[in-house]
Amino acid sequence: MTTSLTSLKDWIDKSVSQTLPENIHWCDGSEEEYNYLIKEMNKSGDLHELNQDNYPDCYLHRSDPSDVARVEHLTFICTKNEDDAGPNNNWMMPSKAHQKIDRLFDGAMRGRTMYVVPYCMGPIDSPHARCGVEITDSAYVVANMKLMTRMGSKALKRIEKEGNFVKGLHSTGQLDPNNRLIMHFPDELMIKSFGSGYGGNALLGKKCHALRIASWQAKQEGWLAEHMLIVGIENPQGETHYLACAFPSACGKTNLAMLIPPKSQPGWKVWTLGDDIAWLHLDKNGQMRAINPEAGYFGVVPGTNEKTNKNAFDMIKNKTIYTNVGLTKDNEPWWEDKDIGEPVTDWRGNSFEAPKGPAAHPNSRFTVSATNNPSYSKLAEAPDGVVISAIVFGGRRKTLAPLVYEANSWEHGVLIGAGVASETTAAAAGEVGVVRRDPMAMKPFCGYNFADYWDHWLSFSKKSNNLPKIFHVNWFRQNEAGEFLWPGFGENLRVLRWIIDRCENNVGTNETAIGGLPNSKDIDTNDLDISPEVLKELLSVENSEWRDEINSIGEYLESYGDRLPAALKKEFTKLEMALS
Ligand code: OXD
Ligand code: MN
Repeated sequence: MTTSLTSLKDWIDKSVSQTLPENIHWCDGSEEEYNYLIKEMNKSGDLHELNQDNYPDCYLHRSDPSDVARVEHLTFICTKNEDDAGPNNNWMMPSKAHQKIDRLFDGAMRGRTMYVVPYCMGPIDSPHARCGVEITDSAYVVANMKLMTRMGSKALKRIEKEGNFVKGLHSTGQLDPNNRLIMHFPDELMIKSFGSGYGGNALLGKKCHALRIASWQAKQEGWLAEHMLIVGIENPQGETHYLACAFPSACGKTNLAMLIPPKSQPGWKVWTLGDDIAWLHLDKNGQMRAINPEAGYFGVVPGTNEKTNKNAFDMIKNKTIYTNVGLTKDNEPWWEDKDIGEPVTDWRGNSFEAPKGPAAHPNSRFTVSATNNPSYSKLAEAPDGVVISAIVFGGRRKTLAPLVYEANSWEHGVLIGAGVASETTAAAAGEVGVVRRDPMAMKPFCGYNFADYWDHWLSFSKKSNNLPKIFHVNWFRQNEAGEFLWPGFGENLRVLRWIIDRCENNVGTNETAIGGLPNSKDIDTNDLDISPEVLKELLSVENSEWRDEINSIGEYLESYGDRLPAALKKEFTKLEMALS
């Protein structure tokens, strides 16, 4: 196979001369191709076949133990001007970055197959979708890209018609952490990733393209690329509201997107459109619409069980690639809180008799096509996406942030998003459980200066007066004994119902210095084991604690200097005054 598009052909030729692969395989995205790759990886040991009676078409991949998470400290945005990347990114001059990483690519595919992977992020016929081509020497990456994106001949056809695409060059190299780099060149629509086979570093359609490069493209073109799930909530009358929710990695986006309403909420249904990324644009009526650029899920496995996320639990019983989970004696995958079976082998492949740490890596993952999801929305393939009623920000905070509150305006909502903080998780290499600012849950993913990004967010209120309402939620409040105050999971529907009630103007708010909180009576606690005191605590704002928080947000915003938008400063001053 080859291509009629000269720019693509030239880039492939150049990459071949540089990396010197033994073979070139153009991916067509067919089932035959997927099955062939799986078979080859089973032979080579890249995959381990799981119990096919109970887990048909399921396989386990074990990463190199040094390569189990995104590496933010090795991820760079390479713009000519350092300020364009901003204090939120590691920066390198493009010429230097190319030089540094090209040295690693020289001859890197010797004796290996180069796969050329054309893919489309978004429904193939959507005007809002964008395409890319990933060149990789990892069959595991190709199989994941097949499950996660619209990959193969159809994408190539679109690329040839449009003529432009994001170029992604990837090699696992020797998986040496000292020779690992993830570089983004927004001006060239190019990504170069070397030395890692891990999802977010290697599946270039996902974080690298659909967030870092796309956020920058979106700024030029007037839309938004966000780290958000998209979920449809259908009421008993059959009306559906769509919400887009931004939570940091491993804070429950997949669980919320696939929520099963508890028995106490009869007639409610939940539909998944996406669990990680939303591309948002304004339609001609000024309504904000969302598409999910992805076609599958790369979800965190530990904690998934019949109670926390039955849809996901069922979804990953067939045609799933597991990465870094343990094994039972029956050759079934095992992870912490699976609640069934016992591990005999840990994620490294070692015996679990004398356990050293968990059986599954805390960031172990499943890769699965969205079509496996029992709650997959019919509208997930709609070329124009769905109208978003509410944008919801959130983080993992033990204290301070109430269960839910509403912004007074779009600008106030942007400030709430900019001030999001969350405890770090195992999704990225580094310390876990440290509170850090993670504006709009985009700290690791915004491909340009956050100050310019907030300015871009603020610009939407000049373009439309029909924008979604903005909220903030926190499912993770704890008492002094370290117990969660709110039951979470399916019960979160009660909070989403309040959000929808607010969008429909069905209920009022308790106005506080930080925004509108629910009146206790408006949160349905029917059938819930929660005392009025605990609910009161969840729905309270402690001004003195918030004064400390606002000081810390202020210091953070100041680190963006003169580039910080005046409208954001104004919102900040208003909040400061409300709290004084
Ligand atoms: C992810 C992440 O993999 O956010 O989605 O780390
Ligand atoms: Mn994510």
